[in-house]
Amino acid sequence: MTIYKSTCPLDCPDTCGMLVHVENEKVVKIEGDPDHPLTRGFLCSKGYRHLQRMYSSQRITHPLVRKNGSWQAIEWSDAYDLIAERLNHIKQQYGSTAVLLHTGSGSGGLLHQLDTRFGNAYGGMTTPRGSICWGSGYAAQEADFGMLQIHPWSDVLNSRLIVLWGRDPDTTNLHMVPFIKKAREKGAKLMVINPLQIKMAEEADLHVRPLPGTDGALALAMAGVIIEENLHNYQFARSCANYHSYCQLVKNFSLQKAEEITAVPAETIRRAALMYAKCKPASILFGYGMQRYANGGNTVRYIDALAALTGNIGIPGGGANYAHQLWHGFFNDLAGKHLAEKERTLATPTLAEEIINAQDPPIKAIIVTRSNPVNQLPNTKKVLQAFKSAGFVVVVDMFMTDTAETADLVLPCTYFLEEENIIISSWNYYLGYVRKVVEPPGQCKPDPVIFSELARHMNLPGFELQTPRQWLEWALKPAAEKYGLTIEKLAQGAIRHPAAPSAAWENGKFKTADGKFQFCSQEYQGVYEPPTEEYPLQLITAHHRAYMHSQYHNLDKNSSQPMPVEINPLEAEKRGLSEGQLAVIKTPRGKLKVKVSITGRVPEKAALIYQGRWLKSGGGVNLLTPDFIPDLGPGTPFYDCHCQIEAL
Ligand SMILES: Nc1nc2c(c(=O)[nH]1)N[C@H]1C(S)=C(S)[C@@H](COP(=O)(O)OP(=O)(O)OC[C@H]3O[C@@H](n4cnc5c(=O)[nH]c(N)nc54)[C@H](O)[C@@H]3O)O[C@H]1N2
Ligand SMILES: Nc1nc2c(c(=O)[nH]1)N[C@H]1C(S)=C(S)[C@@H](COP(=O)(O)OP(=O)(O)OC[C@H]3O[C@@H](n4cnc5c(=O)[nH]c(N)nc54)[C@H](O)[C@@H]3O)O[C@H]1N2
Ligand code: SF4
Ligand SMILES: [Mo]
Repeated sequence: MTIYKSTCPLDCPDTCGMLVHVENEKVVKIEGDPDHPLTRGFLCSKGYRHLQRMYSSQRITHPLVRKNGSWQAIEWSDAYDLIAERLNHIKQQYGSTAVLLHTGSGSGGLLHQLDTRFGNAYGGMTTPRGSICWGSGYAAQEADFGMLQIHPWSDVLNSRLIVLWGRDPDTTNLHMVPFIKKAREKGAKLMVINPLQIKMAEEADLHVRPLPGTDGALALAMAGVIIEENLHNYQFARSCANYHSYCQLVKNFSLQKAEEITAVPAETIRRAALMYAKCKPASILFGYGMQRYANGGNTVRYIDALAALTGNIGIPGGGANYAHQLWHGFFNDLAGKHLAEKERTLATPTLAEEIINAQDPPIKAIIVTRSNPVNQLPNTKKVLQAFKSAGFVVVVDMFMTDTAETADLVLPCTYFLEEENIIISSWNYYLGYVRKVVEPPGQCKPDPVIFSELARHMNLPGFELQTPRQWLEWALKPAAEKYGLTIEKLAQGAIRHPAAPSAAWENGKFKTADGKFQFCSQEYQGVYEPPTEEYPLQLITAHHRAYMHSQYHNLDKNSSQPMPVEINPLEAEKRGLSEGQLAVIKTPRGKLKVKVSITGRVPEKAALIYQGRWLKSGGGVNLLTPDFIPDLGPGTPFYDCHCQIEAL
């Protein structure tokens, strides 16, 4: 048996180091790498279940073409012929931007950017603008700081207070938990700001439960208390842009007003403000839940402002930690932006509508890779309509997903342990290596190979390098020259970004136009879809501990059971609903069969369903969610959604 080091490629903040045991050309065991500084020897259930997923009989192992309504296996060269013929025709008739390229982060890895290179080499395809994930908060931090930086995870050991603002590490960021526990042992306090009673709230010094989508009001009111009590860091705050107009905004935002908006008692808001201002340094760890609303961008901006107001920026143990951009420019550009002659973008949150309405040129084909937009974009009915309207859909995936079901052609990709790659993270500072340890089943090919072969088949420029290894070496070249970073070194274990800061913004030089932190002085806006008599409950469709979006659901025995909808006992009583009963959840977009689960974990006036269950197994929570453009990003405001639940 041989043991290899590898890295989990899932779209997760932890990018775990793994030890992969291979015997007789088969992976027999995967465990957490004890030497990885964040992983420390254990994985989450998804990490251990990679094996089950990789060897699942549901894997697609042959290119498939839809003929007379059913799937038929074809050879790769025939699949490439079909795609080339169609794409050449479309380009000739409509231009290259008549093709939409939809990529995602189903599996990370630097080399997967060759899909984008393919789109650029074709002439430049239409791509989604903004983000399905973190777009509003991302744009917010760019506005405030000029770019994104985070503190290393271990820096919470320098904090006297940790604020989990809409972040639930036990669910979505498991390896952060030991760092928080250790900081607690050292005496750090813990504040949780989340409408849900998450696990960490049980042991927190303070749990603030704002109504969903109202954190901006909370942050502004907290700032008011801090200024009134003279607990702000005037020297730092004064050096930032818009300080006085921000103060004016805050002054007009009374505790009483915030109480009305957030449903958090004024006294609790006061306590939160005093705790945050007095326990310094304080580290804010952002989740992305609170920015999935119409006002999500400014929410993050108001929270950033709290950190600046108290001088919690640029110091160890402080920070407003959202994500970082330190890998930008670190590698040679695999995406080949220079190859494109044209570009066009369509906004992510309203992508379906924009596909349907696109003109000059219309969308005539969609290529989907590393993503499952039919399941994951909001307003599924419209997404299905959009995919139908395109006329030609190609999906690269390893399973017959909801999106693959809409395709004309499905191309089977490899599992990460069947290909070589490098994993970068915007959530931590480590770079990890993925080694090819086994051969793929059947005809599966790595994405970089698929897109390179297709490019060569179509005589597109920019694909001179032949093998994934050559591309990897080329991508790494600047880092090799500057830092001596090689594949061989990476293969021995994760490598920390050589220029990672010990505290974000430690040099005090922000990347904004005037070099200053920017206070947000824009008026507070409420949510887009307020409660009505017909739809009184705010619907949160968060991420589940055991699944990665839609991934892993298909491996469950009960994957065709309706998903539980969690509601507060008082809301259940009002509707005469009992535990375990089947019910229908409705929004203006659609309805879904669910199973009632009654719990005080969810506040009144709200409901929770975890996202990701497959449409074709009776799931599809995005049948319910709205498609509209929020304040910044554009991010995708999935949780700005009101519903009703009725007995079936
Ligand atoms: N197990 C697992 N891990 C994952 C993922 C996964 O699917 N599964 N996905 C990965 C990805 S791509 C991402 S983007 C991250 C997401 O990581 P998180 O941001 O942690 O996850 P979300 O599920 O988006 O939102 C999480 C929290 O936001 C809270 N929340 C919702 N609305 C509000 C609000 O208005 N205010 C406040 N304060 N809190 C609110 C929810 O109650 C929930 O606890 O997780 C990553 N990690
Ligand atoms: N209602 C609701 N919807 C949400 C969210 C929410 O909180 N609520 N969260 C949003 C967020 S944060 C995100 S990031 C998005 C995620 O949206 P997606 O990235 O679309 O989500 P996944 O379901 O993980 O789909 C990834 C697909 O890639 C495939 N895949 C895995 N590895 C590879 C590979 O190596 N190559 C190729 N070609 N394919 C591969 C998987 O089989 C899977 O079908 O969803 C968003 N959707
Ligand atoms: S999904 Fe995240 S926590 Fe789980 S093994 Fe992969 S990187 Fe680690
Ligand atoms: Mo995400």
